Amino acid sequence: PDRAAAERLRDHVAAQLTRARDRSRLLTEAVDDHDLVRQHSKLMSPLVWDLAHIGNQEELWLVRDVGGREPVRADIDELYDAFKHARSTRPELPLLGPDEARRYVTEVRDKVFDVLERTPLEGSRLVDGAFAFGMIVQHEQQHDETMLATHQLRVGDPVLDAPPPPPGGPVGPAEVLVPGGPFTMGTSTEAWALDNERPAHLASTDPFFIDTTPVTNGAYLEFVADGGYADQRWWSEEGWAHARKAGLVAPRFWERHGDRWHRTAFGVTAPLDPDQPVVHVCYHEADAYARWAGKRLPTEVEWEKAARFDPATGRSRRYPWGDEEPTGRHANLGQRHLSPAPVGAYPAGASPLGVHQLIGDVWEWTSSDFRGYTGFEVFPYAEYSQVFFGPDHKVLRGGSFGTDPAALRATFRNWDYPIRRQIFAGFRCARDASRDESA
Ligand code: AVJ
Ligand code: FE
Repeated sequence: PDRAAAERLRDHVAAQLTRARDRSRLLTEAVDDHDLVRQHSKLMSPLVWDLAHIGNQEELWLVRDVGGREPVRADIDELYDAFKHARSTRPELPLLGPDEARRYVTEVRDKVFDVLERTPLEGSRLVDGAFAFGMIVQHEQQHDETMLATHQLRVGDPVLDAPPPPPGGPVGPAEVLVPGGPFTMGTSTEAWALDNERPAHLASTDPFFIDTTPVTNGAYLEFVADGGYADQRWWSEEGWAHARKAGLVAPRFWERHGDRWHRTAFGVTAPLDPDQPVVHVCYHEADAYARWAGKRLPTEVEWEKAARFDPATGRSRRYPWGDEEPTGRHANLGQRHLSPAPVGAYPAGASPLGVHQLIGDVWEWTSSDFRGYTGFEVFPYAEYSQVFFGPDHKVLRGGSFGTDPAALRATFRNWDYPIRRQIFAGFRCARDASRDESA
């Protein structure tokens, strides 16, 4: 019955929908029609597929389901069903062309604003309209990050632009000791949390050390220079087989010019910045580096504890810095910059224990398989996350410079195959604390 609160929620939803659409437009208007319809990599959809798929999901959930309206284009549902066609085959489908796709998403959005006006949002519960709108905002932002990854794979002159990230700074000791014991993991109260982040539950760890920052290009280069890619000792059996077969010698988008390494990002080649987190490594590379460094990857439980646990109160925070929403002072999110920021660039975003840059910059590989928490309930459909549970996918945490804050929480769980490196993924290391160290 708080009408003012309901109006504020409605304005918030409208603003988030518009922000997501502005970003989708930026990513799809920066290139010409040829680049919109072509396949930049077998791992990715044509950009024009992502655009119409965004509109189609919005039509299914908000126009038809929440709004109870007639379909706009029931005839195209099958084309934009991600489970019906593998990404590599999407260019051959009779897709909507660029202009048709733009008209389609605009028509859907007009209807959605009308539905939003008429849908009661009061008493926002998991199953009501507000969650469905939040799910669709996040879906669009997730595809925007995917489209940004497609831009990174695109060959040609640069078309995207953004100011450089803020400069790095001091971060203190290289590792932080996280005390053992229980903490609250996951959430039952974040309004827009997806099914796989729920419910809040107690999880426990032994004491462990975690790196203060993500592993940098400079540190990773030492592994490369030490012959790490040619030394089977550092690799898991599966990782070694993959590295040999795929011919891995360095992170994706690194190039060697004489005795110096460069990195190409969004069409611009520049010397490797040794202080930026390494990005575009697969799980197996992260796992091999960690073994070479005498460490290991953190589990997902350890990562979330480092990101949320406040030892002074015993409470889990919403974010490492507290409960306030991320701003540009806290973290490198939202495509504000087109690269990770050097370590120490976000002192205001550090956790109570002094761990930096857990949120933003690069997705961080964890050693955990993607599974449902105890008490997991499918919502609103099994295809969102449940069908991906199991040993085939590893969990990534924390978001990247290309993740929008609307689609990220400290509880947010991303997942991918351990061989993937087109996503904006890096990692940090952890290690067990010996009894002496943890005393
Ligand atoms: C959570 C990023 C793994 O892109 O496959 C988009 C998000 N789900 N459309 C993906 C998603 C449905 C998902 N990830
Ligand atoms: Fe999707």
